Amino acid sequence: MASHDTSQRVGTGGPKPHAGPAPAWGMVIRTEGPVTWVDVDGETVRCTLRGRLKRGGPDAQDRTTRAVVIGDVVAVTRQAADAGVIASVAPRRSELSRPGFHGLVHVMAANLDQLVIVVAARQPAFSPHLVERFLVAARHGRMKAVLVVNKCDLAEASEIQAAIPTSWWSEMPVVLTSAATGQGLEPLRALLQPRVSVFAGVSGVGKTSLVNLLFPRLPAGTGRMARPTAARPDPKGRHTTSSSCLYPLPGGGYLGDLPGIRQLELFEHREDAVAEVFPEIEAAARRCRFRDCTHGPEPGCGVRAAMDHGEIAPERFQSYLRLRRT
Ligand SMILES: Nc1nc2c(ncn2[C@@H]2O[C@H](COP(=O)(O)OP(=O)(O)O)[C@@H](O)[C@H]2O)c(=O)[nH]1
Ligand SMILES: [Mg+2]
Ligand SMILES: [Zn+2]
Repeated sequence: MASHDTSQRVGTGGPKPHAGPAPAWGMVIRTEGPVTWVDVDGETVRCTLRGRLKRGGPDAQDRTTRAVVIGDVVAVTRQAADAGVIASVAPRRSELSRPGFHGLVHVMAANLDQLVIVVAARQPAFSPHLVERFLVAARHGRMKAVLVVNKCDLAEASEIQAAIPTSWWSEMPVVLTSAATGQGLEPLRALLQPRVSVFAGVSGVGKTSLVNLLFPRLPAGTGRMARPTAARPDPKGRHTTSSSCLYPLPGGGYLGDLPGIRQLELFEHREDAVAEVFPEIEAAARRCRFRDCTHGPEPGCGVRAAMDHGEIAPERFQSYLRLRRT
């Protein structure tokens, strides 16, 4: 996808624009409270939302807390050269979300191509469980996942290979990197351009270091995926904690910076989201004699039978059990 050509993404299924001055389609690149900035043919237009969209919540878009998020393709009616009103939002092809208040879904970004899951080979130690949660969030939101194992300079190659469950290699691209030695930076850059991506991972794995090395010309703070906190406020005193941004990458694509990404670590998976990630296990579980089979010692377990026949890899089953336990 070209960075400034959003027209091709609109398709024919978008909402009908309102009558009046012809609206232009653009992509939301920044939200801060009620203010939304839209890239319309390379120009940044500061927008407000038309009444129905302003309320957010269930009236605006089914069960979500915000009607318009970064990555949304929207129809903008210009009121001035650099100001406009968002009249409608095109259907989304992906949504990165986490549970919000009152049973609502908090959508953080729309139309992302991929969630880039960053872990460290060491310091901090690597949690397969957290990676699987991110994987579920990506699949559930209909985007791809990429796994970056950073700090490869700190561990032996054999040790790193052993730590990565074999099934992951077929489930997503895996890139071994080091911000210290430069290992893997070019393959990672090739995966990011020209796509729309967001980095996710716990603090200290090297997200900022990687972004700064890959794209040194992005605006200062872009790689600062951890947001300023009350204890460590933005040096200029600006209130930035509530803003979400998509930064255009040289060579096409965007990189997202989302304040809510940390809470994605607490993503509460839904049963059907787990099923999406382990379709072969869910299919076999339908053959279990007991509906609430734990796939342990029960007689007539379809999952254990499938494992005996080599249809389910044991390490996939272990991942599945780890996710089910939470
Ligand atoms: N040895 C080594 N240290 C790294 C690497 N990447 C980042 N670091 C260090 O790890 C610490 C955390 O990095 P940072 O980029 O702030 O992580 P973030 O919290 O994920 O953004 C910093 O001290 C970095 O210098 C790496 O590939 N190898
Ligand atoms: Mg950081
Ligand atoms: Zn069973």
